[in-house]
Order: sequence, then structure tokens, then C-alpha cells
Amino acid sequence: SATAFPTVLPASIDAPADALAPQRRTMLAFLVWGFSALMIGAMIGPLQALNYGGVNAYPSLTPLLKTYYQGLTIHGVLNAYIFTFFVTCGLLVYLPARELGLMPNMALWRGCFAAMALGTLMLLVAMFDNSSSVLWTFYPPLKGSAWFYLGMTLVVAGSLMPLPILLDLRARWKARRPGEITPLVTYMSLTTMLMWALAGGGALIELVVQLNPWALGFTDTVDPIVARTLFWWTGHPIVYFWLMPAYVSWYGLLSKQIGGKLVSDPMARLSFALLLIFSLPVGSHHQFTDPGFSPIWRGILTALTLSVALPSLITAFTIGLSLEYAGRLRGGRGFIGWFTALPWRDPSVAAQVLAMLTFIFGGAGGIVNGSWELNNIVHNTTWVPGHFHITVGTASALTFMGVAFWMLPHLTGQRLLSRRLALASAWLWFTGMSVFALGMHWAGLHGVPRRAWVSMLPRSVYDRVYGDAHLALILVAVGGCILWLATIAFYTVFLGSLATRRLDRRPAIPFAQAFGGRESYALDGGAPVGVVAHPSVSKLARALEHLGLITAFTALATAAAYVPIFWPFLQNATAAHGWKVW
Ligand code: HAS
Ligand code: HEM
Ligand code: CU
Repeated sequence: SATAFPTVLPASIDAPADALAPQRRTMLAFLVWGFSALMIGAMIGPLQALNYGGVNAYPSLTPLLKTYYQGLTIHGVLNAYIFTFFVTCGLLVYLPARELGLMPNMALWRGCFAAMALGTLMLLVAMFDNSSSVLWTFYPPLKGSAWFYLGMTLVVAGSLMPLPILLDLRARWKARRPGEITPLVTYMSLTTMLMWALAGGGALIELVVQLNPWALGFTDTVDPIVARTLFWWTGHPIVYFWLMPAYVSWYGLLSKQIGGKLVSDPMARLSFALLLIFSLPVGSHHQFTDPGFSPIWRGILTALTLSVALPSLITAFTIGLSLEYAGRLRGGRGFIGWFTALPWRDPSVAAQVLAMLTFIFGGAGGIVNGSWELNNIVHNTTWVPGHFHITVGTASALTFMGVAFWMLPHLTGQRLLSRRLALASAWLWFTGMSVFALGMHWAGLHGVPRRAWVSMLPRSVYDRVYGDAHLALILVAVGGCILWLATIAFYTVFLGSLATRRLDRRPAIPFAQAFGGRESYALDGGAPVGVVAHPSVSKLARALEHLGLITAFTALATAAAYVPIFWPFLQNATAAHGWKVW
């Protein structure tokens, strides 16, 4: 029946508030740990932006940071792994559990937190003692301490633990409601975790077979090209492990948050299923300039990479139309009026819509990267960090900040310290990242290398080498400074709201209220959410229920894509001793 489909988070589960307290507390722990990592990472980022602007802050930072590369490793690892993994492993369990009205396996969920938290501590030791400035890609033959690789192993392994939790939740729900289609938020979360489980294999093999034994002294040498290929098997799909949770919020929550509805539930499912399939086989588009595998495969990789953009194009249109639908309901008229009519004063909404706008450019840049010939121009220049600061650094990060703006009150029963400052932080982040990314892309086209401590050069040399990119590099530095302000504003709100929390005594703010306190925002208010194309009558949605088949197909496609790439590498093994250059 139509009403049996709870795209909404049911109201009833807010009822006995205390029974849910353990879930809220665990979710809060994930959120706080993740955002604490980002706080450290985001304080370092602007120093890197200043570096490109010719300002070398590092001599004044010793002994805390000894080199640029130590800072860059901490920045990349904390932001790209720790922040994202904690937020995601929290959200992708909490939201489905609330959607289904079931209790997740708390022991596994806490185990996930514990494994990743222990891993984080080991990484912090290895990075802050300056033994492991191996950057976020930890490519051998750069060599770090065993703490680094062991910590990373724990973090990756921990991040896979939501998968069994979700499988169990879905099985229990299906047992009660046989024949029905998995509710949307759960479907999207499970697809994300299935994708990530297939993806994680590469890094786990690299760590367990190559890097841990090497760092522990059981082996003397390592094969760098095999390691890089294993890394990118994980390292490309990881970008969708960062993105899909943001999509969960855009598809599953935002349309209601802005007072409208999701215009197509089956399209959301299709986009997630396609992301699962296409994310995996394309990892080696990060290796267009690596030697040793056939040009035919490089061409195929270009085609596959363009395919992985498709589900995001579907998303752009589906979410775009949902925004327009809500905007027109709110009285927006004309060509652009629907857009300005969105509830821009709500910091959670503003952050997420600004994140989307930025992602249009991030996606376009990605298509440039993925085109083999064009990749030769941008690879290893500042263009690439320009690209990923408007994808993971904004589409994902700013969305997660937007989620935090409703979730903190929901979890703690405490209103945000200041909604206006929250709103300001979202706009500052958007403005700072836009200026920063424009500068980074532009400087990259002048050939300014990424991962380069350029501010260490004598001024005359810096000017001679990078003079052409001067204006672009100034934009980078200015963007970095705006981002510093954004970070301070955000953490004033985040920490300020936590400082006054009384989790155990106050009841949670129900979803409806956390979403702005207005009736029309209610996720859990009585009536079904009213998706236009209803999944229970959609053949597509029914077909996409076969997640086991889709996953098996993806595993096969991935194997097919990687055999021809690995084959020559395994025939021509190389052995390198470790380097410690910084
Ligand atoms: Fe990428 C490098 C290709 C997406 C992250 N990428 C990176 C690195 C990172 C990263 C971290 O093929 C560097 C790693 C390193 O350190 O070396 N990327 C792509 C492609 C896509 C893509 C084809 N990347 C992402 C996402 C990331 C991410 C997402 C993180 C979250 N990327 C590459 C390639 C490289 C690369 C090469 C290697 C470069 C090199 O040489 O090193 C696609 O998935 C993008 C598809 C996206 C779209 C945009 C859809 C727009 C949407 C917003 C809609 C807006 C709305 C608002 C609704 C087609 C969904 C409407 C309102 C209105 C008013 C209109
Ligand atoms: C690298 C600045 C936030 C993830 C960089 C670089 C700059 C930078 C200039 C390039 C350094 C180089 O190639 O030498 C900033 C600023 C931020 C910020 C000003 C705002 C506070 C973020 C966020 C994320 C992120 C939110 C992810 C969630 C990364 C990663 C790298 C990086 C993964 C690559 C590190 C490497 O090459 O090993 N950042 N960033 N950054 N950033 Fe950010
Ligand atoms: Cu990629």
C-alpha cells in the first residue's frame, strides 16, 4: 500500500525519548570526533594557501610543525579520512535506524567508533612526531613509521563496520514487511556501504601485504607501482564514499527541509546503484601519467570516468527539480525566483544549497581531469587540489556542516548557539572556497605544481618562476584567509552549542523542530512524504532492490578492469627501499 512506505522518519520513534538516548549519544560521539579532526585540519589549510601566495609561516611554527609536508600530511589525513569517515559512519547508521524505527546493533556501531578512534590516535602520534610525512596518499617509497600504517589499517577496517549493521537492519525490516521496497534513506546508505566494502579491498591489501610488513621491518623493499595501483583502487571510490552521504542528505532530507518533496524516488535509487557500479573500475584514472599499462586501457578509463559522472548528472537534475518544486510552492516566480524563494535564512539549507552550487564546478573540473589528454595538462598541478576542495572540501564538507546545524540541536536538545553566525560561516566557506578554487585552478593552468613548498624559495626565485601566476596565487591566499574566518565562525557555533549541552536530561529536539521549527519542514509529521514517482509502483525501484546481484556484477566489472592493469606490473616487479625525505 502507498502509506506503507516510510520515506519519512516516523514520528513514533521520537516518543520514548530515553530509549533512544544511547543512539543519540553514539551519533554525537561520531559527529564530535569527526568535526574535531576537521578543526585541526582546517586550521592548517590556510597556511598552505599562504604558502602558495608566497608567505612562509612554517619557520614560526616549529616545533609544532617542522615542515610544510608534515602539516600537509596532517591536513590531508585528518580532513579526508578522519573527518569524513566519522561523520559518515555515524550518519549512515543513525539515519537508517531512525527511518526504519529499529535499534541498530550498538556493539558493532561502538566497535566501529573504537577501532577508528584508536586508529586516529596512532596516526596522530605518527604524524606529530614527524616520522610520517608521507602525505594523504602515503605512496611508497616514501616511508613512515609503523604507527602510521597500522593506524590507517584500523581506520579503514573500522569504516567498513556499518555494512553488517545495515544488512542486519534491512533484514529485520524486511522480515516484518515482506515484499516491500527498502525505504530510501536505508537503500542509499546500504548502497554506499556496499560500494565502500568493494573499494576498501585495495587499500587493505596494500596495507596488510605491502606496507605494514615493510614498516615493521619484515621486508626490505616494496613495489611502488603495485602499491599505487592498489591505493587508487580504493582512492578513487573513496571520493564517492565522501560524496554519497552528502547525496543521502540532499535526496533523503533536504527536499522536506525546504518544504517540498523529492520529485523522484526511483531516480535517487538509480543514481546510487550507478555510483556503486561505476565507482570501482575507474581508479587508475589517477595514473594516466604512470608508466607501464596499455594506452588502450587509458582510453577505456576515460570512457568509464565519463560514465561515473552520469549518476551525478541525474542527481543535479533530480535535486534541481526538487528545489524548484519547493521554491515555487513557497511563492517563487519566474526563471530564477524559485531559487531565491528557498529558505535561505536556515543555515542548514543555505549550507547545503551552496555546497551544490560549488559542486557544479567541481564536477566539470572532474570531467576535465578524467579526459586523458587534458589530464596531461593539469596532473600534479594546483588544479587538482583546486578540484577536490570544491568536491570533498565543499560539496561534502559544507553539506556535513549543514547537517550538523540541524543535528546538533536534535541530538542534544540544545538550540544552536547562533543561527546567524552559523549562516555566516556557511557563506564564508562558500566564498572562501570559490576564491581559493578559482586561484588554484588558474595557477594550475600556469603549471604551478601541487605539493610544493614554494614559499621557501628566495623571493626573487619565487617571482621569476611563478610570476605569471601571480594574480592566481594571490586569490589562493585570499581564499585561504576567508576560509580561516569561516572555520572560526563554524567552530564558535559548533563548540558553543556543545558547551551548553545537557544530553541526558533534555529530550531530543524532534526532527521537525530541528529542521527549523516550522510545520512544513516536518520530516516526521504524519502524512507520507509524497514522492512524485512512488517506488512501490516503479518497476525500476523494484529492479534496483536486487543489491546482491548489482554488487556481484560490480565485483566482476572491477576484476575485469584491473586484471589488464595489474598484469604487466606483476610481470615486471620492482623493488624499492624506503625514503624519508623530510
Ligand atoms: Fe575527482 C582527482 C575525476 C568527482 C575528489 N578527485 C581527485 C582528487 C580528489 C578528488 C581528492 O579522472 C585528488 C586525489 C589526489 O590527491 O591526487 N572526479 C573526477 C570525476 C568526477 C569527480 C570525473 N572528485 C569527485 C568527487 C570528489 C573528488 C565527488 C570528492 C568528494 N578526480 C577525477 C580525476 C582525478 C581526480 C581524473 C585525477 C586527477 C589527477 O591527474 O591527479 C565526477 O564524479 C564528477 C561528476 C559531477 C558532476 C556535477 C553534478 C552536479 C551536482 C550539483 C547540482 C546542483 C544543484 C543546484 C541541484 C557532473 C549534483 C541547482 C541550482 C541551480 C541554480 C542550477
Ligand atoms: C591539500 C588548503 C580544507 C582536504 C590542500 C592544499 C591547500 C589546501 C592549499 C594543497 C597543498 C599542496 O598541494 O601543496 C585548504 C584550506 C582549507 C582546506 C585553505 C580550508 C579550511 C580542506 C577540507 C578537506 C581538505 C575541508 C577535506 C575534507 C585536502 C586534501 C589535500 C589538501 C586531501 C591533499 C593533501 C596531499 O596532497 O597529500 N589544502 N584546505 N582540505 N586538502 Fe585542503
Ligand atoms: Cu578519481
